[in-house]
Amino acid sequence: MEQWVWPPRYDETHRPPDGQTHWFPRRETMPAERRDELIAARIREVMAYAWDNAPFYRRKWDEAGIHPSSVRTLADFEKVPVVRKEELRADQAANEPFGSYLCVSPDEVKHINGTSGTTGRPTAFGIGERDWRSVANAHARVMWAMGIRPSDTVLIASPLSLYWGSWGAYTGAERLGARVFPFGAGTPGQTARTVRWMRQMGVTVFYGTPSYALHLAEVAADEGVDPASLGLRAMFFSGEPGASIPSTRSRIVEAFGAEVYDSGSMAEVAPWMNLAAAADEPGVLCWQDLVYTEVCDPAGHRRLPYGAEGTPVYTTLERTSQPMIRLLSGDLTRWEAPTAERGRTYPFLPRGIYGRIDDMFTIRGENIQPSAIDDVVMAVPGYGGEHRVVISRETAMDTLAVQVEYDPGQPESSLPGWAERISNRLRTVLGVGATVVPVRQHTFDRTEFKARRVIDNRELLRRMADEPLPGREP
Ligand code: 8LH
Repeated sequence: MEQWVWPPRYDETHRPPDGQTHWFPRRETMPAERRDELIAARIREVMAYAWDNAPFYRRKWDEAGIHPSSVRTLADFEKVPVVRKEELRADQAANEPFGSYLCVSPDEVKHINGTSGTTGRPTAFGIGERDWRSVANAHARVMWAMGIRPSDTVLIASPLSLYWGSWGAYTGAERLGARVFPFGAGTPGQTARTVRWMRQMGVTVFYGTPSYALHLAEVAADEGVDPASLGLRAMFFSGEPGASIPSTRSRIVEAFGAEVYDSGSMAEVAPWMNLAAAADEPGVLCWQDLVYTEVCDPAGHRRLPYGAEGTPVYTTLERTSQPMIRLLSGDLTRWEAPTAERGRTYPFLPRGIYGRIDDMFTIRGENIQPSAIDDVVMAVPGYGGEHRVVISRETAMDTLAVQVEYDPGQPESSLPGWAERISNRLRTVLGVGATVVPVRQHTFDRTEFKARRVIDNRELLRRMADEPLPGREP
């Protein structure tokens, strides 16, 4: 029943008794060192499989002088070159439609998902039936740890389109035996309907992005419904920072009165719930026997010691259709050593994933993560629900301005003092000052999906400088 074999095979009838906290007690609680030995052995199998079936990996490792048989330990594995998302994109363009890292025959692909393609050519995920089942079983197991049970009704409140997030939550909830309500998100007027349907269907668990949950709370209030009266027991999130960011998290808890669980890594590595909380607390565990996570130095891609900050690099241990072997995320996190305290012997990311390296910007020598700004402004009493971060360049110096919506309950005369308090708080936390501009509530659009709050005017200025003026030779 609790087998861990390659290729993966699951007993589809397994489900622990309701009172049991672990789906697979042995896999989840074994000494981390013992698990690492098993992972090293599994990696050898996964690499041998990819070598035999994926020209993409064979070529890449050949060039690096690596053969799967030379990777005996996790220390050897650190030397395997990372895979970048651009490489996957280029390989798919050259080997339509699924790339030369598809390890099953195209006929065996039973589900297609993909990236949204907002940055360049979209990438297709070709998922074989075996992988679909592994993801379902893995997600059911992780959702079980969040306390979700067959008696729950799980609302999938994110787009039911190419996005793996929605389908991953869907298939996990279904495997767990819960009632799944795939309402989706993103069509006009849908949020108000979501509120009504949630009440009618007695939804007990919510899945979506943190930004969308906050938007839903606003819309519910506009409809005269207290979000706390919707009866949600648990909410699990993925897709963007928020559920492990203290002030975003408290706003969600205050609005809905539910338990909050963070989860999620990348669509490419699905089961993307490989990073997930198993208790109502900020932070996520790295469920290493599903996807092996290494927090690495962003330049050399070597594993960093526990306690360090770096970028996650992922290796799927159960994927047979498009295995990902050392996929570079470009995200940022800090990790801690496994302890038995959290009931599972997995490494822990106490602040979850708090941003992307690419989204970090530097103002007067200080590196700033947009999520650090979110954390400050969302904690301020009188915050009106949205904000934007504007980076500009005046002379040779970059400047930071934050436009913050204020709650209409605030008298206008108090706004200058309010803005100054936020500005001081930002200076304390970020190390640099910011101009805070109060703006009316609902100045900014809300999102049903992942929020983008940074407006980089320097980019605009750079692009304008590069563009030829009419009548002028480029
Ligand atoms: C996160 C988180 C998180 C993802 N905290 N940042 O939803 C999970 C998967 C399916 C997903 O969002 O995949 P996608 O669309 O490929 O985006 C991956 C990126 O999203 C990832 O690199 C992170 O930057 C971000 N992300 N879950 C913070 N819990």
